[in-house]
Amino acid sequence: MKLAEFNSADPARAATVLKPCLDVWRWVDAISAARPFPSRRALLAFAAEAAEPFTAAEVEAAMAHHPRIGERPAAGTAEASMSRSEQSAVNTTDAEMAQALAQGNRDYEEKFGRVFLIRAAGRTAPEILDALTERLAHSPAEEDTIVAQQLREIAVLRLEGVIGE
Ligand code: 2AL
Repeated sequence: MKLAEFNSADPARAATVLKPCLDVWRWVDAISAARPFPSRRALLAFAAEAAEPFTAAEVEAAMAHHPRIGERPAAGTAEASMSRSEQSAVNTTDAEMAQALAQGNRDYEEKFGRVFLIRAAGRTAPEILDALTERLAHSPAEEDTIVAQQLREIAVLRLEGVIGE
């Protein structure tokens, strides 16, 4: 959708564009209400700060839409297609790498009680495994901050992908 169309869309239509980027209503509503944006850059800058900070419940709800790294969702939803494209550089045909990621995911879930989340776009499997290994050493509070940042990064990249000039 072009920015001009997004700027003048009714709130329900704006929400159908925003929600697959990040399933946090406070974020969706804040961006929708701040329209019109003079440029894509202004929109993305606003989205990077909107609804800061997320509550724990918001993070938890938004996380539910992110499959594990290495698990490409087959669903036909906008979110599933975005996730597949974000993970396109994550090559899991290397069985050893796939196994290491799967084990890392399990260790992370056991320690933190949620799926390991990272902005996957532009990252390869070894880079993600390194980050996963490093983040496993964090405290829950440190991970809370990182996860909220990663959700935001993913959301802004998604928005960049769906709103054209
Ligand atoms: C994802 C995802 O679906 N897209 C992305 O950038 N990262 N999943 C994840 N568990 O980190």
